[in-house]
Order: sequence, then C-alpha cells, then structure tokens
Amino acid sequence: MNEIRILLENAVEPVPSLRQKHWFENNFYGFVHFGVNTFTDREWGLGNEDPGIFNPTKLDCDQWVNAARSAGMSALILTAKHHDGFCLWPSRYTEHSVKNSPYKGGKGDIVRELSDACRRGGIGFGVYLSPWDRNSALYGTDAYNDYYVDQLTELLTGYGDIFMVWFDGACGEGPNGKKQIYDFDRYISTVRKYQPDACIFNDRGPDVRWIGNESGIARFEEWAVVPSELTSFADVQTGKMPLHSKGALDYMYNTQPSLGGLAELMRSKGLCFVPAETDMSIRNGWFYHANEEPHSFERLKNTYLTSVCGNSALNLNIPPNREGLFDEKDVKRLAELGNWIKKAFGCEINCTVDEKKSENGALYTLGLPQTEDIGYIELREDLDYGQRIQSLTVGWKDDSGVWRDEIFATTVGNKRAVYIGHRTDALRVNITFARAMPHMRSVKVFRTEE
Ligand code: FUL
Repeated sequence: MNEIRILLENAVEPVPSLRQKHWFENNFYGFVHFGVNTFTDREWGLGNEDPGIFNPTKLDCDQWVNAARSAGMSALILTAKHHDGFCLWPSRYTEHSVKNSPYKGGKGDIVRELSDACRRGGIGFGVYLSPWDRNSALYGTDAYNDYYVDQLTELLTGYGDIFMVWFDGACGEGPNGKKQIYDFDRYISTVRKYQPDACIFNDRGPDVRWIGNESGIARFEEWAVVPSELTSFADVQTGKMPLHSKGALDYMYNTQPSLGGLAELMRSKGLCFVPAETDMSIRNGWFYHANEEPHSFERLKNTYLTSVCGNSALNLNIPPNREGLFDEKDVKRLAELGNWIKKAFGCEINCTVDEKKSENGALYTLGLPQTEDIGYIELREDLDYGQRIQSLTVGWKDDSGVWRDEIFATTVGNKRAVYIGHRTDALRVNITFARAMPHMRSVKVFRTEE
C-alpha cells in the first residue's frame, strides 16, 4: 500500500515544458498532404516520379489558411517532403523537387507560399519532413543522415518561426533496397538549435507522441504522464519507480489501450510528461483522391470532443487537389465544424463555484444565476501541478431539487468536456479519485446553442 502511495506521488511530479503548454493551448491544427502523390493518385510515392507532373494550376495557400481558420485551427503543417523524396521547396541538396517542375517555371516554393499565408492569416506553420526517402541514393547510409539534417536546416532557417516539426516514424526501403537507421537524436538537436520553441512530434516524443492509430481514435483515459520506456527521446523527469524491478515494459508501444495507468506506472523505470497527438485525415487517404468524400460532421465532432477535449490534440489532414486547392466539400465541412465549436463553447455562464477539496478528490458545486439549458461543462487541470484527476462524475439538480449524478468521465489533464443536455440552475463535479489533491485551472459551464 505504501508503495502505491509513493507511486502516485511520483506520478504527479512530471510537468509540461513551456513548449508543451503552448502546444496544449493550440491543440487543434491541420495537416496538409500535398506533393507528387496528388498527381499520381497514390498514397506512397515510389521516388522515381518525373517532377514534370507536379503542376498545380490554381494553387492558393490563402484559401487553405482561410478554411483552416474557419474550423478554428491554430496552425497548418505541410508535407515539405513525403516518402517519395520530392521536395515542395527548392532544396539545394536534390533535383527531385519543385524547382524542376513546371510550377511557376521552376521558381515556385510551396513552403514559402504556405508559411507566408499562415503568417498573413495569423496561424502557426509547421513542417513534416519524411525521414523515409525512396528517391535519395544516399538512403541506407550514414551520409543520408547528413542529407536529412541539411534539408531540415533549410526548412528551419529559411521560413520564419516553426510551430511544430512532425517526424514520421515510417521506415521502409530506399532505392538501393536498404533501410535507414534514423539519427533522431541529431534531428531533434537540430530543431532545438534553430527553432527552440517548436514542438517536436515523433512516435515516441520528445514533446508529443503518437496516439497509436491514424483514424482519430483517442483513448477513453489519456494520461500525459507515461513510462519513460515509451518515450525514448524525452527526458526522464522522475526517479526510479518503486516496483519496476518486478516487471518489464519492453513490449510497450503507443497502440496499447492503456499507457499511463497504474499497471504501467508500477513497472516503469521512470516517468515523462509527453502528451499524445490524435491524427487523421478528413477523407480516407492522406493525399487527395477524387473518388473520396470527407467524413461526416458527426464523426469530426466526436473526434474533436475525444481528442482536443480529451487531454490530447487533433491534427486533421486536408489534402489539396491537383489544382492546389482544398476541395469545396472539405471547406464546407471545416466551416461546419468551426461553427459548431463556436456554438458549443461560445456562451459561458457566469457561475458561483464552491470548492471542497480532500487528499485524493474534490467536489465543485456550481450555482447558476438562473435556470438554463446546459450544453458542455469544460474542466481543465493546472498542469503545473502534474496530471492528477483519474475519475469524476458530473450531476445536475433536477426540477424537484434532486441531484442526478449520472455522467461519468475519466482523466481531465489539459481539457475534458462533458455534455449535460439538461435544464438546471445547479451542477456539481465530483472528482472521485485523483492521484493527489486536484488543482483546477478552470471549470466552465456553457449554455447550449446547438
Ligand atoms: C504515415 C505515412 O506513411 C502516411 O503516408 C502519412 O504521412 C501519415 C501521417 O504518416 O506514417
């Protein structure tokens, strides 16, 4: 029992870095998969494409940015190079690039166009640079890591502030049939050197890890504090865990249903604060295919609620078509999503809050000035105290004055939204278990406008 108590105390020690906090404040952003695949109708290019096929005739990055903004996105991340090795900027280090395409007579630079458009539109800009490169003759040798770092440096030094660098873990064979050993430590230190504020995504951290699927499915219970065995590139923030010698976590991978629960913590050697990004495409493919349709509004809404409002983030891909534009159907869907977000989280009710804390729990009773139709309650923990809350119930007072504590939720962390859907003048949130005394950053109640 004592060991469990020590374990819980250790588990609230890791806290977010400044860049992780900034990322949590901007945790709905977009991915843009664009490149030669757009013109070959493939998902993974072969690396032997003729750059001559890349010719978007109406490319308009402001259209992308406006659509992203209408959804409430805070940044766009561009596939500057995908697995085919084709570069959307005129890299000095390869000929497999936009500089040898007909686009703007070889003078085009999509990284420049999008980074400028993001700045104009007041949103962040991020880069995806695929380590897997099916074009580079260097792939599979040490020299490839130099090549990769050179390209990364071009992106990090030539286009202003970078919000996020997205390292894809995919590692296949290159043109000579060999696989590459990626020098992620070096890639990461290159980002830290030139863009110290950028958040780095990789399957295993350091700043943000992968949720474990590409369908936008977040965990029911999502802990930002996870065993260091999972996040090999993050700094271990706590010491050795009390029971670690009794188990091993060498099987651990992001796809597991539980990563930061007690069972995992008990066997870990140390803990890190590394939250998860939930990624998915608005259509089935990451690249544009004319025969695909955007997912339904309902699906996107649910994904938003479980990721952005589930202690994760949402990276939603929108693929430009061959003209270089977001499809009108996708533009419409993004606006629909943005309008719903504004309605669902737009009308906050000023409540009185009575707080009663205990060692491992708390009760928040919220008094409304008058009876209202309640939509969402939004809870946020103050993560400077670590992630603490494990389970809670939410209740409302019904017409006859009886408390109906009928809604159950798990972890809170950065944000948790719970839908009420009742008319009342009083609500309560009962934190039924927390790893240590809860510290809320905010408890907000929204009138329903849906
Ligand atoms: C994966 C890639 O193989 C897909 O093409 C896509 O870029 C996705 C975001 O990551 O690893």
